[in-house]
Amino acid sequence: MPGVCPQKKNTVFFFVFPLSWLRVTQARRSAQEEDSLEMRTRLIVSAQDPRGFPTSGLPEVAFLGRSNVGKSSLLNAIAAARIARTSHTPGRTQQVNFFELHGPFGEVYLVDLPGYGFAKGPKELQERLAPLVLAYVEGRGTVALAFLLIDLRRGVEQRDAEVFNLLAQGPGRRLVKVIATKSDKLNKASVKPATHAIAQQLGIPSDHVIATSVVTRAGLDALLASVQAVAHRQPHD
Ligand SMILES: Nc1nc2c(ncn2[C@@H]2O[C@H](COP(=O)(O)OP(=O)(O)OP(=O)(O)O)[C@@H](O)[C@H]2O)c(=O)[nH]1
Ligand SMILES: [Mg+2]
Repeated sequence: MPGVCPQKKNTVFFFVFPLSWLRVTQARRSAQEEDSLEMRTRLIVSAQDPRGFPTSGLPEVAFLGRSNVGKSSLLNAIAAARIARTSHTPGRTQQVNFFELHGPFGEVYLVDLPGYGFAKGPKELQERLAPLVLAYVEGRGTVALAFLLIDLRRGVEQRDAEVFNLLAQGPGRRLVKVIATKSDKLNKASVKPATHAIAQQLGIPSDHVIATSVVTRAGLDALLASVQAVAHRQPHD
């Protein structure tokens, strides 16, 4: 037909479609996502010894669990930053790393701890790290929230149950949340029964265990909301 160029028509459609799509996805952002856009994180200290733990008194969210369960990965996913080092080899995190998370909701430390109970790895390393984790769990009064991570495929092991009990007895008024990790590695139908099994082994209601994945981002909005809920509200300079 005279005056119509099919190529031009396609070009106009190509530019209009992505713009309207962008507007729709922006409108769907949750309050947590909006906050996460304005979050900043920085490493405060890597402590090899309890004497190196900070004394500012900011509330802390602790990431605890067996080696390789996904503590550092989960911390990065919640902070929307690649600050904690991760690895597929157990024993990656060997210090207690304190990261300050700052956002419109306030300030809080995210604390990445070494793992306990490696299946493999040097015995000397395990013997050196275990007292550091214990000193933190038993002695740290500023823990406002503790995430105890359990791999959904492995379930609760003796060390996990011991740490769960120690967390409840430690100083301060700490909330403990049990996080089942790597849900993407199970087929969808197996996630619920595996989560229930973890709750049963620890003797807690099954809706107290949150299934998560840093790959699919399942469960992460709820965790970010609980971190924000314990943050110190006044900006801290
Ligand atoms: N598929 C999948 N892999 C994950 C997930 N979370 C962590 N991983 C992987 O699990 C491995 C261990 O993750 P880390 O975050 O380093 O584990 P960690 O608990 O900090 O380990 P340590 O520091 O050694 O105690 C890495 O290869 C991660 O990529 C997840 O949700 N899904
Ligand atoms: Mg780690």
